[in-house]
Amino acid sequence: MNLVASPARLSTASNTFEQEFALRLHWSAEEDAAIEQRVEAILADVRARGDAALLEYTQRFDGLHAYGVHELALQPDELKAAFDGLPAEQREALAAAAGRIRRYHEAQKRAGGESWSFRDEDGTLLGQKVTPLDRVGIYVPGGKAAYPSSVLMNAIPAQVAGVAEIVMVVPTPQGARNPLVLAAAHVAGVTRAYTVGGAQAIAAMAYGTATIPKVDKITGPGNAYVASAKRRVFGTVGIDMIAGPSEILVLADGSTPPDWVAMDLFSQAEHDELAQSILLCPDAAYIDAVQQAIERLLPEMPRAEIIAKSLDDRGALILTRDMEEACALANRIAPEHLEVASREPHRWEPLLRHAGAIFLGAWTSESLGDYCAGPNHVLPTSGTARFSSPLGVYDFQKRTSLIEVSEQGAQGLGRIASVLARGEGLQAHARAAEMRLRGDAAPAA
Ligand code: HSO
Ligand code: ZN
Repeated sequence: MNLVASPARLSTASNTFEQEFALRLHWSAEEDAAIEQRVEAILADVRARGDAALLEYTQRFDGLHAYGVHELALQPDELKAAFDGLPAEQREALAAAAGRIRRYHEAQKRAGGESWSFRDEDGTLLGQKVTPLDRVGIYVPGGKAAYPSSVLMNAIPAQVAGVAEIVMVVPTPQGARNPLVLAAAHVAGVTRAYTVGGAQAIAAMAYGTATIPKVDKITGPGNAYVASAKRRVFGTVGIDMIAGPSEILVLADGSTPPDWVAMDLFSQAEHDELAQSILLCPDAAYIDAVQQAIERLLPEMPRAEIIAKSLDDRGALILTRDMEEACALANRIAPEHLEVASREPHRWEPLLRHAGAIFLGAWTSESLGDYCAGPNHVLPTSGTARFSSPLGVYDFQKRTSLIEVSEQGAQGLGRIASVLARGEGLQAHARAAEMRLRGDAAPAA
């Protein structure tokens, strides 16, 4: 077994830095044509044949046989039973995490998710009404990426937003249910769940079948088939984002124990061979110390092979000229997770703009954010933090504009609209506005 990991050592002072940096950062968003074709066929089939197709694919891909999709449904009492069956320690941890995640998202709702309106000088009321989506579907991956914490992170903001129905799908190969996932669904307020997965489950939720209701939006991570299916049903339903492999960038000034930083780099590398862990630091001796910590700690890790591959292929320890340059580089990378392992995190935070989540100070291990700090762990990856945000309450709400024009308001607005409508050659628009003008203000024409 290969138990050495050699993340690239780069220095911003080197002539070849830009080249090496570009090579490391490169990620491919290209889609696999074979996957695309298969997904297309599955979507069309489930759309046409509904439950029957869903049952066939579930049998074929998950080895799970059923005579009807209702047999694959999990009722709220079954989710509760899963929760009740857990050891007390796990029940308490799930409940504590859920409580903190709920509190954070409630604050988020108060801060930006409420309706508002104002009246202008003419008595015209203008506003925005915020309403929850009626029904959302949450995809939970099976197998090695079956994370109960992701159930909490997807379902709780939906519940806080006020979504009435939260449907969860989770592939369950050979019918082996994951009790922690079901328990998390109970804690997070999932309304109903089905043990189906893959592109066929996305299709069922997007188009609806006799048994599975059509949802308004689908969120949650999945493999390449699920990601491709989500892309394709976008427009029919809303989707959250297409999440790439996990990423962590640690910005260090040398004051955090190197073992802590090494373990934080491992924590995202252990998710996936394609995950990316990067250290930026102006202190060469500290980078050496982290490298030594990596070598020493790696053999202890059960997922050492995944970690080593991730660090070898995509990891980097980068020496910068100073912390300012490190911050600028962090913004260029726009990582999913950005740890500021510094004695003065608040000195650097104002310089940091592009990241899914920023973790301030040596005590703030990224892993606390993955589970229980409160903010969402569904975050933009692959540099998309430049233009997108963590999953949140706002993803489960929509806004509707409200307009109530007063008689007085109709006079001023009517004249403006009339001129613009005639400029566009749209008579009916113009006359609808003009009919409301009082005699004295009506145009001659
Ligand atoms: N770090 C992952 C989330 C996760 N970590 C779930 C542990 N469990 C998202 O980037
Ligand atoms: Zn994680």
